[in-house]
Amino acid sequence: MAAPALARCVARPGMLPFGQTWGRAARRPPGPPPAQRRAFSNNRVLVELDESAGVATMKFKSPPVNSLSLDFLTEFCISLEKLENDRACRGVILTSAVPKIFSSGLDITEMCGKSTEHYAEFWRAVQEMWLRLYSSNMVTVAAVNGSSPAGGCLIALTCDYRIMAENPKFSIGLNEAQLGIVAPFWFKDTFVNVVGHRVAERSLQLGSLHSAPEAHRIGLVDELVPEEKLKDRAMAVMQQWLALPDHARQLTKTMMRKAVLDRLVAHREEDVQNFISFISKESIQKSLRMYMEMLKKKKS
Ligand code: CO8
Repeated sequence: MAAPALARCVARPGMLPFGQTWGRAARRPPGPPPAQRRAFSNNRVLVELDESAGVATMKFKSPPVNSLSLDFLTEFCISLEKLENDRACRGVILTSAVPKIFSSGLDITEMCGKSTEHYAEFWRAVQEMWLRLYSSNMVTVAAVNGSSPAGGCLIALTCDYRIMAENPKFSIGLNEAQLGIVAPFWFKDTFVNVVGHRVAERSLQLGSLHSAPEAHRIGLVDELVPEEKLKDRAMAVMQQWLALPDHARQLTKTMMRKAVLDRLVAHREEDVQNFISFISKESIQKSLRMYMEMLKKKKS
């Protein structure tokens, strides 16, 4: 388990300072040109960096469903931090290496029958993932190549741009209410910032999972493309965003997102305690257990 590394991640303030420079990939020190492509991988996340384009692709590879376990979140944060600190990288495309699933959201087993200390550690890791991604200096594009409920949808919403495979069997949304739980305020804020208040209110209350075409219609995703074109389209969008000077884009992003980020940073510990007291309730534990049983029954 990479807990010490996460502790290092968490020790830094949630909101990363925005860079003073732009065109990082273009401002290399003199000397022989570095390798054009680099890859690093840990158990759950694979990262490939195309240095000539200044773009990394981060692939989730935690079968069967890329659930966001503590280990996954830890590896995600470490990978993102590495890219954030890499002058060769200006943008990251998030996608899945698991067929038909982008991410099934938070790992429900991390929220069932565990200790208070475990819930606190897990929730801090969920916060950290969101804080780092929402405040990233890099251009972030979600290439949603499968279903993406709850925490999976949050990852997509947290990016700058979302492209989804146009398969109507794939669904996306914040379906927490269907599990008998409530999306935290910062999930809600992120959702509102993408789809607007009315759509978010209805979708959150109903715990809706939207098919890909519906997700596009309500603005939850920016565009749909055939699955085989998703990768190329994500790269084309990335190049369009990277054509702008980094500093102007980054400062604009800060301006748009700062209030929502600051709100969690200011109430981070309170949010952890709220999560613990909510998730520890026997009625909530019962709902989660029943939901897991329902998932297993659906299979048989
Ligand atoms: N966590 C843990 N295990 C999961 C999860 C999950 N989120 N999702 C699926 N699994 C497990 C299944 O139980 C199953 O396990 P097993 O093989 O042991 O039976 C295995 O993964 C495969 O699942 P399926 O057979 O269902 O796979 P399918 O390909 O048929 O379907 C889906 C994939 C569509 C992703 C489906 O599994 C599904 O709908 N999963 C549930 C998704 C969901 O509702 N996630 C919500 C999580 S909660 C969250 O993210 C935000 C919580 C905020 C907390 C706020 C509290 C205050």
